[in-house]
Amino acid sequence: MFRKILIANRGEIAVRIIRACQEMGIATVAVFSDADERALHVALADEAAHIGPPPPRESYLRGERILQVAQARGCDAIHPGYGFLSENADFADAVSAAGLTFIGPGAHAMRVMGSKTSARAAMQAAGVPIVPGYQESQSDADLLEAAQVIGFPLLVKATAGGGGKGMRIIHALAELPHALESARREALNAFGDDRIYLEKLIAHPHHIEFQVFADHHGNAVHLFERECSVQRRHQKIIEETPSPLLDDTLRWRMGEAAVAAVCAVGYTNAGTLEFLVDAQRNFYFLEMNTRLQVEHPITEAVTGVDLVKLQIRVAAGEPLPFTQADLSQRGHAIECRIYAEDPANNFLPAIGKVLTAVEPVGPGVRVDAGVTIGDEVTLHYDPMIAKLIVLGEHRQDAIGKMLWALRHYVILGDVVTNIAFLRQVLSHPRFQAGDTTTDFVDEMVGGRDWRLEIGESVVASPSFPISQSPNLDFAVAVAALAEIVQNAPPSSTVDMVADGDPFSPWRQSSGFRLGSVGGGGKPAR
Ligand code: MV4
Repeated sequence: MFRKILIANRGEIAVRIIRACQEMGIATVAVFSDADERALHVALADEAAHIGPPPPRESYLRGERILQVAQARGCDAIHPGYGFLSENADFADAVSAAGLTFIGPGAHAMRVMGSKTSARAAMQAAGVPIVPGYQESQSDADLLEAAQVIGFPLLVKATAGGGGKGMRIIHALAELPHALESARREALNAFGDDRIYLEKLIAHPHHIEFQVFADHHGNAVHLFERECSVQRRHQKIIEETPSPLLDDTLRWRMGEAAVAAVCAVGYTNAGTLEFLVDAQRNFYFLEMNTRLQVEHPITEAVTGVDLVKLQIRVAAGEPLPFTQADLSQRGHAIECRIYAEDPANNFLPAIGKVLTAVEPVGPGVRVDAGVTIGDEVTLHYDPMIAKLIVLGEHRQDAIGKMLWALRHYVILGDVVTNIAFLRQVLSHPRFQAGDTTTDFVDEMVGGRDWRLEIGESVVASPSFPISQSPNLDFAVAVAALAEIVQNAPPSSTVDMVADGDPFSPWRQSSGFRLGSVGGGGKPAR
């Protein structure tokens, strides 16, 4: 087993990986930019190395420099986390060439999957269903002819793409020439590669992904699906497993396809097969993510497998400790991503200092946070503050648990969070019914089918007058801030009510947490 691992990442995922290493008795080296000198991942690691200024290009994306640090500190392996260098095949090659282990797939599989068209070709050869499309030529004449065969609406996509960049929707042939030109320009700008291909548009799809794992001894399994349709602008907001859409038959068929895909490209370590599932429950391979995903904890929750430890063990050459038949889904898990963004202001990042945070704790509740009290959420990196994960007995139980946890998650400071918005999504009839296609959040937001309570989206600070806020969570939260941060009794004018929850500790007039706060239990709203 490895003795020392460098974690080439920051934030919650760096913290998550350090935790796994600590549990395994492996020493850790963190890397940090100027913006992260006092970050949680730096404090938790055994060692830390400064790698440059805040912009990722000058720090977390500097593969050579990070590799030098790993060698200088005597590391045997590098874990890239997600984002940054995690899907960079050249970096994986450089790590191996230096005699260290890249904790992730081999560079060959990363390259095949990195090109969306070579991935499609590999999947087609493996018998995995792909969306009908055309990728055989870059000439406008050929593409126009192919478009008429595919039919409309269709999508122009970037070969080097992912995340929707360079994607154009075409409703009629006349739109195609202009769309080809603008898609090529955008793709060249974003990826340095202007190649494009065509795909039939799958309308109102579910986005369902399968977690896969393969070792270096020829064993490959899937660890079931994650329903990721609740997203906005290609940013996932809520993920859950099992997917309300799948039955055992479809789950089995998609799982078989996912494992076939893994075997076809000689994949090793953790990966994710993304599928679109249409209204008729046809499924199509979309792309493969050759890394650990943000939403991996929900899979951990229902399967009982620690995916990060398994990544480390498999990278060290150990065989998978289970077969497909040993794996099952137990219960229902949901993840909410807590972002420093303001739903009332077009979801723009609302960054700044976190003055205090009170995380929900209880049976089946997990918080993966990369930010702690006193930390700053900056514009240099993703504005995700934390991931809140719950495991319930079944879907309704998990929803109830998540709503409870969101009501008891207090984040105060300059940041505005999407916590109140997440509660509204979870309470929405379509989410409650499991009817979440990729258009759901846009339709909910665009149709004003939601409402933010006044006070929930304002900048929370100790100076904001509590008496002017009709929002009770907010008032209670500021009261908590007053007590915890200022260590002084808050205003007795605060009504100690907690969002209608009669068993909330916020409600108690003495004892737990807010013992010194007076006031009675006036009924909520
Ligand atoms: C599609 C599609 C419908 N039909 N392809 C968006 C990002 C990129 N990874 C692929 N994407 C899509 N490809 C066909 N043929 C719809 C999307 C899509 C989407 C996919 C997954 C999750 C969220 C999405 C949001 C909008 C569009």
